[in-house]
Amino acid sequence: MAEVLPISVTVILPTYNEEAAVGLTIDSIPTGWCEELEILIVDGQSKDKTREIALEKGARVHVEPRKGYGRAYRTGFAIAKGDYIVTMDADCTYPAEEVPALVTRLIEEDLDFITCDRLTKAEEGSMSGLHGFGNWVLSFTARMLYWYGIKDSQSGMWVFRKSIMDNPKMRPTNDGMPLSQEMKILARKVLGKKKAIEVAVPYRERVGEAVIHTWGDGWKNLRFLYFKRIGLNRTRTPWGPLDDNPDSINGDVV
Ligand SMILES: Nc1nc2c(ncn2[C@@H]2O[C@H](COP(=O)(O)OP(=O)(O)OP(=O)(O)O)[C@@H](O)[C@H]2O)c(=O)[nH]1
Ligand SMILES: [Mg+2]
Repeated sequence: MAEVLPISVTVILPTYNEEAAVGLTIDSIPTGWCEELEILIVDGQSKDKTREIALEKGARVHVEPRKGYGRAYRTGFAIAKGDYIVTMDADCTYPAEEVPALVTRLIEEDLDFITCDRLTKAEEGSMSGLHGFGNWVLSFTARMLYWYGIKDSQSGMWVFRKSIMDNPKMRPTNDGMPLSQEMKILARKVLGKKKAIEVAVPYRERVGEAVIHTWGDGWKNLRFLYFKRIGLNRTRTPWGPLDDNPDSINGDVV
């Protein structure tokens, strides 16, 4: 077996009503390849059994009552215990089996940030025609506006050193889906093309029902790209968790 990396890693999974997939996603994350591995669920007050299942699987569960995909990450990044952070959806779409190799690459190539491109190796059924088209429009617009050379602006799988968030300029501001493209824009701008790279990974069909609102989220993403370009994006909530939020470390999460 390959040697155990002497590092601590947190895999953050934002969840909202993912009872069908959260257990499978956690099970798919390889173990035993790094010294400390934390699976951190940031749950937006799911109404199903998401939190119970995650706790049964041994994950740390933090409840973030403020709505939004971006909001979950703006809390997760601040409370993650690992020196390295990996993100994925809790819906079995991203290849968890690639996590050890991606983290190893980040370290060996002295990188700060990897974003995983889903478009090059997307498997059949992973993206509906409309989602594929929306992704293309958003990714194209982002390339034109920012000239940053990223193929997949909407990917939710990133691998990075937690320390990059010590720089306030690297902290994303958006509480919704646009946080995903904001991460890549900031990474290329603040860290540079040599330290922030894009790597193609497989992308699979979703397990469980999506909460995404195709038109509404697509529009918000597009609007964000233009607003940010001219400096009109606003931060609505502060960085980090609410005080006294339930966290399974306190044993009182469900
Ligand atoms: N904590 C929290 N998690 C959320 C919220 N909205 C979505 N999520 C989670 O964020 C991840 C991404 O959302 P998805 O619904 O998969 O969005 P998507 O990947 O663009 O859509 P699909 O292609 O259908 O998977 C999933 O794990 C969701 O459960 C929210 O408001 N709060
Ligand atoms: Mg998803």
